[in-house]
Amino acid sequence: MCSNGWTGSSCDDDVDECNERPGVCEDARRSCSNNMGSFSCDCLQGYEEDASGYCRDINECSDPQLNECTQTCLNAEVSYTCGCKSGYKEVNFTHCSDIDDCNLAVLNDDMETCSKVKDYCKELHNLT
Ligand SMILES: [Ca+2]
Ligand SMILES: [Ca+2]
Repeated sequence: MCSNGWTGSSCDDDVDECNERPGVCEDARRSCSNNMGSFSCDCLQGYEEDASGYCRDINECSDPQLNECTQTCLNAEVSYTCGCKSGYKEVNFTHCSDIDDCNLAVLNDDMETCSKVKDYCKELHNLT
């Protein structure tokens, strides 16, 4: 009889718990990693283990180091999404660009002069 996690005639073969006991982690938010003599169940990417041992969604928006959003950030299960403030349009997942209101004919009708004031997105981008 071998100790837990070992098998074979001389008890030096590792038991692959992940393959032999599907669902051994008992939590869909954990993935099983086999190792010699044992195995581990770690929270999937996007989750972190809290004090009571549960895998919880990471709120990437709560920490600027965890997200790459340049303007607004919205936490989502496993992941997060970025958004743009009003007056900006999305360039890609993380970046926004200023909508140049001066180019919009509708403004030119009732404004004599128009000049771009600030481009927050560009400023933020330059900081990185
Ligand atoms: Ca093992
Ligand atoms: Ca999240």
